[in-house]
Amino acid sequence: MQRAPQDFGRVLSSMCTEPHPDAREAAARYLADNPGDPTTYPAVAELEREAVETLGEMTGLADPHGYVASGGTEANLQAVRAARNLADSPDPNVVAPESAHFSFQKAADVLDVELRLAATDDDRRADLADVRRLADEDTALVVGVAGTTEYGRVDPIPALADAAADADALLHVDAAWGGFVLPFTDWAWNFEDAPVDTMAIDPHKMGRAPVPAGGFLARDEAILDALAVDTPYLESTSQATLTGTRSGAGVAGAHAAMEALWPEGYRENYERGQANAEWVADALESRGYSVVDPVLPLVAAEIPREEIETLRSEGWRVSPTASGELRVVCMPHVTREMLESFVADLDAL
Ligand code: 0PR
Repeated sequence: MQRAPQDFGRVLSSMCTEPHPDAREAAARYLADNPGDPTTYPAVAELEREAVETLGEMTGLADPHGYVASGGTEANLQAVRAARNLADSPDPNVVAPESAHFSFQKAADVLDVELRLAATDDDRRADLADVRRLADEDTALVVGVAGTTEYGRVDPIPALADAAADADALLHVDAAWGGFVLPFTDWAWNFEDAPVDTMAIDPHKMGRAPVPAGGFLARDEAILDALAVDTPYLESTSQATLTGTRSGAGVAGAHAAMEALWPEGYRENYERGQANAEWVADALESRGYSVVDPVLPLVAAEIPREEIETLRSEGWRVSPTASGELRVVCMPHVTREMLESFVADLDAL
């Protein structure tokens, strides 16, 4: 049976979005190229180098090392893996805020490191005192999140960098979702302002690239060296990525999206998304719902479970936070008209 792909017209909680038309086209052209084998597929390998350059420009990293990963999960796992491989301790641990994405649990499990979850403060950001309490001589990595999955919060990255340095640990920033909006916000810090070692920044979320296109960035080549294995069957001699054969569509799509949108297109996406988030936050608040105000284009609101279920049955794609709030992620496909129609449906309940 033929099935159409998901229409984005009622998708409100996803962190995926409609790819940019140039990105779609580029993805289709490079569908069979394998960036995992750069000597056989040099064109897509060159696109990947350029994509990493642009990600470096976005994040203040003059000489970026990294690659286009399958997504934030892989980038986070690789950050943990590099830190573990470089750590002195026989029993390394990772300290992350409890708001960190569940991919860190997968990483800890696969890599056999202990994951220590620090509390978050009243504004749902990493609690510095608790991070410092948990970090010790066996801490290989401290994690900060710049755009949390549930509430769009940005952890105090420079202060976390100090905490990491005091523990002699590396600092990883998970900007998988937030990375493409942060440069335009008051939260703008980058590799230049804080000694961040690695970062996840996904073109397939706010970057309008087709799936799969994640971003893994490292300040030093030594990080990638810590991930590299020898590759006897390939002409190239080593590989630092987690997966072997990779999607040329993801790499070419990410490259094309960034070429079309960085920086002005992304600035417009951010400004529109943030204005929409503030609009929907006000609309929900004025109807008496309790709202977590959006610092990035993501709103969480306490809406009763039965109402969420009814909205879902009307085709709205809305998913809750762990504590049950409804999330509206103002991705590029989310328009004011969509939000008006959503609020009208809520009013009609
Ligand atoms: N880091 C952060 C901050 C994230 O929000 C996510 C995904 C990841 C890492 C992992 O990224 P990948 O899923 O690319 O490996 N956050 C969303 C989530 O888990 C992913 C998502 C996207 C879920 C689209 C649903 C959906 O329709 O909620």
